[in-house]
Amino acid sequence: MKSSLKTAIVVPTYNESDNIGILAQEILSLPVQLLIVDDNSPDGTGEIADGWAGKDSRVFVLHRPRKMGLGTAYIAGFKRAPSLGADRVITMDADFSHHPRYIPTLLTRSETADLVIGSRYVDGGGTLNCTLGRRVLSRSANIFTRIALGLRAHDCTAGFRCYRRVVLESIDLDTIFSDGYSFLIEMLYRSQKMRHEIEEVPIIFEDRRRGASNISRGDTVIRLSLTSK
Ligand SMILES: Nc1nc2c(ncn2[C@@H]2O[C@H](COP(=O)(O)OP(=O)(O)O)[C@@H](O)[C@H]2O)c(=O)[nH]1
Ligand SMILES: [Mg+2]
Repeated sequence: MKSSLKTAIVVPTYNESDNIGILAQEILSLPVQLLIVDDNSPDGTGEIADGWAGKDSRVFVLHRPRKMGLGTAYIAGFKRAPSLGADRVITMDADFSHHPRYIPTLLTRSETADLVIGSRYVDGGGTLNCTLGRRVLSRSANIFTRIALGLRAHDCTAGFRCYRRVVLESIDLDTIFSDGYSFLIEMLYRSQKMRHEIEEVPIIFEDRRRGASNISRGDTVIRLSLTSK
């Protein structure tokens, strides 16, 4: 479906030199802009990203001085996206856990929904190659979060999302206090509270192909203080 909406895809990176080139190639086959937020990755991801920006005018790179966390990387992307004229922003990991083949579905559904979540926990969704420990942790964190915060979505910690601009404008990004997975929960919580229309589309989440996970164990702790907001 041809859309008049402009899309920016925000990809935070830390040591993704094995993945970023292939991912950029796949993303750029679509009519979108790509915004990479790199935290001075020691493996040279930032330079590879600059290389892509040099050969395709739809690629932009935000360089941050050091590893500052996934939540603030998303926020930096959200703040930059309007200057690219983006009407909607997709967020996704660089490691192919979030496969670019789902982007067209996210885009189609975002024609009518304000926030579309690529979800593991709706019919047709699932995980591949994830360890039992990771699956149990993710599943129980999601069940707990849904109940504790009254969230209607089934995959509350999914990072593969499409936000319409109106959602990002309705949330004061400077007051988001959490990082990592809790950042994703907080964004969802605030979106629901603002009565935005939230939809989930099924995705199969595959564990990263190359490189190591950057998420710390501390990130898996759900901050209950969210409920007092
Ligand atoms: N800019 C930036 N990106 C990060 C940081 N931590 C993780 N990432 C990126 O965020 C995405 C998700 O991280 P990942 O390590 O795959 O987490 P996991 O999927 O939960 O194991 C990947 O694209 C990472 O490269 C960070 O501190 N800064
Ligand atoms: Mg990952």
